[in-house]
Amino acid sequence: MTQNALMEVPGSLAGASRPPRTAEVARNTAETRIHVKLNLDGSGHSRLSTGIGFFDHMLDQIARHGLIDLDIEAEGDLHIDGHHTVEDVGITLGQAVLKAVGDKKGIRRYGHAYVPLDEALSRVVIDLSGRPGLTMNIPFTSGSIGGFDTQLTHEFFQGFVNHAGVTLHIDNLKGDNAHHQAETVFKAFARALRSALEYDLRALDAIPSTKGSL
Ligand SMILES: [Mn+2]
Repeated sequence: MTQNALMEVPGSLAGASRPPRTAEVARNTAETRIHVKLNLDGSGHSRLSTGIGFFDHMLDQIARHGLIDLDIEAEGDLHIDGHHTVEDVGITLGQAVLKAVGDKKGIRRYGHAYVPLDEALSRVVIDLSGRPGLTMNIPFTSGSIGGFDTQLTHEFFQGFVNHAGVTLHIDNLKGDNAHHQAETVFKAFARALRSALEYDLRALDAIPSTKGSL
């Protein structure tokens, strides 16, 4: 391959010679039993079963727009409410992402996305920093969406951030419909994560930190 031809390889394909970044994590407690299997270099196929329909719909956005193959099976204490199930899926997904991403060599590290859906607009910015941090501002216009308690959005992302070791800034900038607000947040999260995970053609052998590790 000539140097010019190499320069034309998009960043997302630059890691094509590397093995796909995959992980499988099981997490069982007295409150929930969660199994997550993922491929960060997938094509967006998902099999999701949490017992909470709207939550499955949001996890599907992560798979589809993150181009992550994602299997999640969760059996939680839904007779109480969705809290433990949603939080523990966030924790287990975070553990799986951390495991799959490895030493972060050659990746972009930072990612951001704006995603609209009709009247709603959200922005998500992510840094695969190794340090957990969540700033979230979603002025939900409803307390629940199809039986999903909108407060659990925070529990999901806090669980994810704590265990994936990422810095995450989530802002819903506009929105009247709560389903739209949530969907734009999850889609923007997926797009931002995808960008951060993509390989940087100009720095394929570098860990993107002056510390030399992330
Ligand atoms: Mn929808």
